[in-house]
Amino acid sequence: MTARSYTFTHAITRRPGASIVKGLRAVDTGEPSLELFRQHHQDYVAALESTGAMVTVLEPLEAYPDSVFVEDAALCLPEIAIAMRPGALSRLGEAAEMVPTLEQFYSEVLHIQGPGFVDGGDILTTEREILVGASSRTDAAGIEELRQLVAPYGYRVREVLTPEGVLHFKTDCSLLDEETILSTRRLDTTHCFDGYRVIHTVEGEEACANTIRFNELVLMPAGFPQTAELLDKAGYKVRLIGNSEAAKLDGGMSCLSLRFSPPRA
Ligand code: CIR
Repeated sequence: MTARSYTFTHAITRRPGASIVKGLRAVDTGEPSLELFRQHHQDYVAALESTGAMVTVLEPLEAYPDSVFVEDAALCLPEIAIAMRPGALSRLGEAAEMVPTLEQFYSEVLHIQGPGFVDGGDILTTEREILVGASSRTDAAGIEELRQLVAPYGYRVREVLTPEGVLHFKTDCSLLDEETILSTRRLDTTHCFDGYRVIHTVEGEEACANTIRFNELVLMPAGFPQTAELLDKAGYKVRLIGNSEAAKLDGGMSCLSLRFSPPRA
């Protein structure tokens, strides 16, 4: 078995900027503090770096209040990178902003041209397939275009559903290893993970389903002690990262980075 779905040499992140206060959110729970967000972001980058990965930290893009959530702008696979087509109008331009950085690592950068939309947050790449959740940001046309772009490289795209009222597919799940997914019960009841081993978030802690396995670590948002303990007991090396400010904008651990092992490294 390989582990290229969670073993990475590189990551790309972007520092939060002052415009995060204008970031999109489903429910307004208060303005994010830039100072605290910056601190959390530094902790996040340090955790990625502690695994030996090289982390590119881009400067804030004030014109795009949600651009700290770099995951939505691209999909990075071992052979190619693909610039996405984010489904929120205010975020559409973020994909083009990411392309020059992707080109530093990949000789081939493909693009979702449209008319469909795909947000990276709806894509879960496992060892055997690429699951893409249809959501308010990702539509059937976007998923079909992605399917055609990755097929020549041997990837299988499987369209799945994002639960009603949930922003992204990965808001409710994460990859833990080759065969294991952390998922909320509400997502797992759609049977999208049949054939995988599934660990459920503890009831009341659904908001920590968005974690990331990054090399030997599982980065988890702080504040969900029962699920953290469950993962610890299951043998994962859990690292807790403050996420209160990103959470005010419906963002979590996966949203804050693009994780990859580029062919040119
Ligand atoms: C948005 O609504 O687009 C941002 N406020 C949050 C994006 C979170 N990204 C992700 O889950 N991949």
